[in-house]
Amino acid sequence: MVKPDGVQRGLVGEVISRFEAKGLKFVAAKLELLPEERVVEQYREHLEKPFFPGLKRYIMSGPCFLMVWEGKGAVAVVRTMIGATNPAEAAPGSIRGDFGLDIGRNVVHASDSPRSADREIGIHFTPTELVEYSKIDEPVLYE
Ligand code: IDP
Ligand code: MG
Repeated sequence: MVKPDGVQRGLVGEVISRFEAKGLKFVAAKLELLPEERVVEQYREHLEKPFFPGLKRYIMSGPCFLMVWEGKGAVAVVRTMIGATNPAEAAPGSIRGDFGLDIGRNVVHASDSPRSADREIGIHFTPTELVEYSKIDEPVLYE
């Protein structure tokens, strides 16, 4: 998900380009102002954290661009590509490392395990929004 700061800064295309170039398969996407219930559900592990009220205001401050991507090891690959939570410490070459400065404005979200990916996809997408198709580069992308 590109967070509201990333959307406002015009980074949606950059984020999509990186995942496409990596070889991941684009399965779903939409631009949305997230309702409070879905923000709370997505970040339920952080409800009691001191930063949660600010996090909720940030995520609801403008539209988010939500995506589903598939591919071999996609969850771990995407976590590596987005970089550490704090952009000031994220590796150069990662999305947060290249485009952020502040932990409270870190440009993107990504699920941290296949289980949380399933859970978060269920919060934000209906089954009919997930597009099933085969991609012609698969025979050259995978051994
Ligand atoms: P992650 O996004 O890398 O998985 P989490 O620890 O799950 O990081 O935190 C979720 C989100 O909460 C972060 O991406 C960031 O937007 C926000 N956040 C985490 N820690 C802080 C903090 O110390 N101050 C402000 N916001 C924070
Ligand atoms: Mg997290």
